Amino acid sequence: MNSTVRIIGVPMDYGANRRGVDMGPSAIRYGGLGEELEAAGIDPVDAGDLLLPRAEERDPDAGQPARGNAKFLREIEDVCTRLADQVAETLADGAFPLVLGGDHSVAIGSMNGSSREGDLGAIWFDAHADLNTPQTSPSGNVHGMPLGAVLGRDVFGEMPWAHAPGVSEESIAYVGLRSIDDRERKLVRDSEMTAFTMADVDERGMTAVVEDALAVATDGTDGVHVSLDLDWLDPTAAPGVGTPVRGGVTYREAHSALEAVSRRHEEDGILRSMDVVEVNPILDERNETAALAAELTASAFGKRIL
Ligand code: Z70
Ligand code: MN
Ligand code: MN
Ligand code: MN
Repeated sequence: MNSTVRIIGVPMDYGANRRGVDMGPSAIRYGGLGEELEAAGIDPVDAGDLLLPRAEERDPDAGQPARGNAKFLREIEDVCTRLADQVAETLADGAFPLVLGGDHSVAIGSMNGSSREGDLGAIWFDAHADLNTPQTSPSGNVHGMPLGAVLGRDVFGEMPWAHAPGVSEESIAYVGLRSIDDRERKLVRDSEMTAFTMADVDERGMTAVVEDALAVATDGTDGVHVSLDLDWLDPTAAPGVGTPVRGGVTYREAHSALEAVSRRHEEDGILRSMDVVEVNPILDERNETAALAAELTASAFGKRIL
């Protein structure tokens, strides 16, 4: 592991349907991220948070595309453009970018910045497929669209801040899917992505599934982005998320998944960037979801029980 990790906070909730995830970066830090990373033998450097205008001061419809629905798209473009530059700069400095969301639309910025270093695979730990576009979205919430964006689908193909040409479908693997929109189901099925659902986790066990996901994300790429949406976990383990979905990953499965990532990274240094998103402290119980986000991050960076 690159032993210098640069923490970049993105207090953004423009892509979500409710306030709260903008407080994620503070809550994850308060939940012990620095100490957890140190326990993993990492030297964390906190770059602070990007500055964002409050959502109440902005018009959600000002940046609507000509077709479809995508709320706060102009604001998300501004934030993701700045984030992509910071991520790319972090990599150029030889450090590892760890992005704290914020809603999942921050991944558009993380992956655009990270893929400037070379072709990028991704592992998407999430209950949701996040493959919508403004044309297919049932909600207009961009946090349901980050993969549609980086893959340049529909109108995102004409938005250079969104489309990341260094990311291709066949190098993306989902782990733990269980909530997919009707239209989105066909998009996932017809795509070249690899989708491991909760049913696959039940059948095969988390470790085997993550090892396969790593094989997909490393094949033909120079690095892997790990995107951890806390709603991947079961709401009993992670209540503080915007969109809780029953039947999720347990505390133990989550740790074993991220430990499998770190084991592979110790072998061949595959990890290039990571984001940790969708923690909503307003809905949390005693900050436990944020603390879990910090713990799981440390597992990805090599923290072990013994
Ligand atoms: C739905 C949509 C979503 C997260 C909800 C939901 C997407 N597919 N993503 N919560 N993190 O509106 O596009
Ligand atoms: Mn998501
Ligand atoms: Mn999700
Ligand atoms: Mn593309």
